[in-house]
Amino acid sequence: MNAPTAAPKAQFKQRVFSGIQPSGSLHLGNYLGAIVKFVELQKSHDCIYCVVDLHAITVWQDPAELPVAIRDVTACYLAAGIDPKKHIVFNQSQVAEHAELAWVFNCVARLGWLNRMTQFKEKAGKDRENVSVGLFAYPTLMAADILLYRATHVPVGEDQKQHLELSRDIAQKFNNDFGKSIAAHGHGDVFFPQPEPLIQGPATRVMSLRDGTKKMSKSDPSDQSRINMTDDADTIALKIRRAKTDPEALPSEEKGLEHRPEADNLVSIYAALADISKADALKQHGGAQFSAFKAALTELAVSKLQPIGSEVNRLMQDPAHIDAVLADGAERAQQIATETMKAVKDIVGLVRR
Ligand code: AQP
Repeated sequence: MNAPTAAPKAQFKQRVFSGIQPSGSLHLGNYLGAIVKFVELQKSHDCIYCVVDLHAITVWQDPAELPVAIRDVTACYLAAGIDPKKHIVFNQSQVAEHAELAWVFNCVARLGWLNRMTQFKEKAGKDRENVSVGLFAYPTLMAADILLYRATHVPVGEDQKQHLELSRDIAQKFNNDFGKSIAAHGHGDVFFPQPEPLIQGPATRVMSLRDGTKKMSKSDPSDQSRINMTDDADTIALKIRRAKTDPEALPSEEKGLEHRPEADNLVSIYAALADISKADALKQHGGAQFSAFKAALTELAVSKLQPIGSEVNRLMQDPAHIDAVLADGAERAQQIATETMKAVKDIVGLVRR
C-alpha cells in the first residue's frame, strides 16, 4: 500500500472555489452573477478563484487571442477587488491535476447523467455530432475543479445550478463506490464533500439587453446584448438607451413585472448594482417611464463599472505582473491539488511513486 496522505477528516474545512471561462469579454452577468460574490466571500472564507481556460477550449479559441483573454479575466478579478495574496488566483491549465481528476470522474459519472445537461443541449444545438467531446464532458471537469480542492461552497449564477448538482452526484458516487478503500486509507467515511451552490441576490440570471428571455452571454454575436466590464461610460449609456423595453411605465410592486421580461431584467440589474431588493428598487422607481429609469440605471452602472474597467485597462498594460500572479497562485493551488490526487490514486488503487 502507498504511504498514507492527508489525515482523516470527519468535517471538511470551509473553502470556496469558483471560476470563469476566458471565452470573451466579461460582462455584467459574470460580474453580478459571480464576481461580486467572489469579492464578498473573501471576508469569511478561504477562496480559490480560477480562470478556467481548459473549459474555454471546449469550443474553438484563437491561440493568438486566448492568452489575452486569460489575462483579461485575471485583471477583472483583481480590479474588482480579489486579493491574490490572501486568496488563490490562477489559471486552470497550470495545475494538471484538474485534467487528471476529471478523467477519474469521467469513469465515475454515468452517460445518462451527462445526457441530461441542458447547457450542453443549448450549446450543441442542432450540430450535436460536430461539437467537441470536451463540450460534452465539461461538467465532469467542473466537478474536478471544485473537488480537487475539496471545496464546500461554490458561488455561481443560476445557469450553473445543474452542473453543481452533477458535481454533488459525482462526489457522492465516488464516496459510495470507494467507501471501503476511503476508510482503509485513513480518510474516514467520505473523501469528497457535497459542494453547496451559492446562488443569491436579485441578479443570478442577467438577461440579454436585446431579448429578456435569453441569458446575457459572452458568445452572443451582438455586442449590444451585453454590457462588458470594460465598456466606457458612453458605450454603457448607449447600450442601456437601446435596451429593449415595453411601452408601460414601471410597476410599483414586483408582481407587476410578471410577463415583462425586459422590465424585470433592468430592475433586477438596478437592484443588484445598488445592493437593494427588487421591491426596494420599485419603491424608488415605480411609476417612472423607461426613459427616466434608464438614465438612473446608466448613472449607477457607470459609477460601479467604470473604476473597474479603468483598473482592468491599467493592469493589462503589464502582462508580466498578471502572469506572475497566476504563477504564484498556481503554485499554491498545486500544493493542495497534489495531496488530493495522491489520496485519490490510493483510494482508486493506482500505483504511484
Ligand atoms: N447572464 C448571467 N447572469 C448571471 N450569472 C452569469 N454567469 C454567466 N452568465 C451569467 C455566471 O458567470 C460565471 C462564469 O460563467 P462562465 O464564463 O464560466 O460560463 P457561462 O455561464 O457559459 O458564461 P457565458 O457568458 O454565457 O459564456 P459563454 O457565452 O462563453 O458560454 C458562472 O458562475 C455563471 O453562472
